[in-house]
Amino acid sequence: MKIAIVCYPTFGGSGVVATELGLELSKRGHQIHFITYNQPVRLDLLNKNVHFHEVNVPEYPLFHYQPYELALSSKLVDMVKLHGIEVMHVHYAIPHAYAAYMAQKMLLEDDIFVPIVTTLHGTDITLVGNHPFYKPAVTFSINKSNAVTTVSQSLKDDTIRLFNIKNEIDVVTNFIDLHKYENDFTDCQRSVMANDDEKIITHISNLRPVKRIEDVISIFYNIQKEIPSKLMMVGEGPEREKAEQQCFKLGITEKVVFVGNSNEIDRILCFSDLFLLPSKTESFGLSALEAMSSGVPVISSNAGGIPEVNLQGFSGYLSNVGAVEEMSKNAISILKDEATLNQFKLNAKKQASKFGISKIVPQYEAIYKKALQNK
Ligand code: GMT
Repeated sequence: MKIAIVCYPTFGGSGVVATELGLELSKRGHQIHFITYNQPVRLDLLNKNVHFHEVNVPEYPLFHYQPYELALSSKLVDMVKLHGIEVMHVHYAIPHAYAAYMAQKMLLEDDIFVPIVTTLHGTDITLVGNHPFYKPAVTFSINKSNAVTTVSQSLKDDTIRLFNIKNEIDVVTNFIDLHKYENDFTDCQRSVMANDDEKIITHISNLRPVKRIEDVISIFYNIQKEIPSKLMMVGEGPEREKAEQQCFKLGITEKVVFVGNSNEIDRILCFSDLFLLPSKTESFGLSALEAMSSGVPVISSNAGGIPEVNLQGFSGYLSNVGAVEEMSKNAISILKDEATLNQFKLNAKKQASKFGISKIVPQYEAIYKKALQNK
């Protein structure tokens, strides 16, 4: 099949899922056309089945806001005609599903039907999409898609609760390429980051308020009082400065490393002992799954779809949002001795293996085929 994948090209989970999906589909012989405003960050492997088409939005002084969705719709129309694209798979409703609908209508003028598959990722439903400014357009785009998927059952429930949905929604969970995260917990150059007697705790996100970065620092503060440890803060975002100040006030600056955005997530996770994800909302928690694939247990909140990923007392522990003391105690209980830690590491890997890419990608292929019959 010839498939257009529209996504955000940044470090966010939706862009990562879209990119990994496209790459896997290309390995299975499909022609994949990524259409977005920059080359996606994880798309470092262009091959004969993978193409990237950049959406340019020319600056024009009349426009206070540059019309990205207009440029995207036009690009989709042009690329469909040029490359014979058969399916448009858009990740994140805003503005991608809306732009795809316009493209579909324009193409129909020329008797070309290309179905839209919309994958909802989380904040496009729970935070931004639900805003009254966007809600009618998001509802419309979801209802006009030829197939709609969510990345967890929890997000499906939220979508149905928050919007007037007339379309069917399939749950196709986030996934992981398990081979990418194979390691034996020894060959990771952990000595670069910490002393032998120190545990490495990691948090990876876009450091936005929804991730409750203050809780991450507070949990680590409690952990390091009991267990020699370091905290790796990976990612960039608006909460970073506040978090650095919090570390300074708590006197733990020396023990916390702010890494910024990284393309070496697998290496960082390889030497991590514990992952923290105390988010306020989380449709799935791809970063937790990535951690677990590397054999890193997860201390998380029980928000949204996280309980579908992290198993209580097995791959880690879950607590109510904001329950910092309980999260700290649970973290210490995992780290307190090597036998317990190693058991949790093995469990985390086992739990992650349920989300192998080879189980998930055929589900998308089946959805594309069904959408094509949906004329
Ligand atoms: O978590 C973020 O802020 C990034 C965001 C995104 O839109 O890229 O992630 C969302 O999509 C991921 C991939 O499907 C999910 O694993 C994340 O849980 C989800 N984030 C939220 O729901 C907050």
